[in-house]
Amino acid sequence: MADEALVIIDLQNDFCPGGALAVAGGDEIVPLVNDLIRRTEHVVLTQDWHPAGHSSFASSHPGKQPFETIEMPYGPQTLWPDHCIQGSLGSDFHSGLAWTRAELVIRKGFRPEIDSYSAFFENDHATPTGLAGYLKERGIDTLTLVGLATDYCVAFSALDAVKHGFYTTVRLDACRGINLNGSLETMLNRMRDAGVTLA
Ligand code: VGL
Ligand code: ZN
Repeated sequence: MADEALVIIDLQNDFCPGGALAVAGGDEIVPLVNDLIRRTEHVVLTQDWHPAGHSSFASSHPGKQPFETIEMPYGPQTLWPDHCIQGSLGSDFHSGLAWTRAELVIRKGFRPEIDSYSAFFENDHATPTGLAGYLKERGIDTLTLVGLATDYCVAFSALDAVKHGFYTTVRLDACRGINLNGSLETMLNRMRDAGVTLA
């Protein structure tokens, strides 16, 4: 029997309507995610967790606006509104999320000079978060990913999960996307091509 984990990506106030980087319908997935929590043995949460003045914030780059792209030492980086600042209300999980059974909360994006979309690697695609080691050490080989946003943190997490050899499913009905310059279609194709099961 495969050991399975549900990985819930960034279901935080700032990605829900009313939040700093609101994803349309982000809060709609909460009941379905709660159902999946009830039905899955192992539950892991990720939490986007930025220090104030983080380098992914447009406000840290004079003259730049949110959703513009800049070149960072590790490649292109989309600039975002200030969001998920460590300890802020916006960084809290959605109040309806039944997170108590979560066995691990993995925080990411806490290094000031580098963003982290993936639950497994920072955006340099080289600095690990430790999640792969944790899951492997616990004998977990099968992952279901849900959460926000489909085309950023969920997609990059799913691509890295496959790279690490996990059997990986993204439940699209329990995700919502940002869709910046066609990013949703691009990332759905990339996930499909990489062998992620889109369900
Ligand atoms: C995310 C942009 C910036 C996400 C996080 O959770 O998809 N997107 N930080
Ligand atoms: Zn972020």
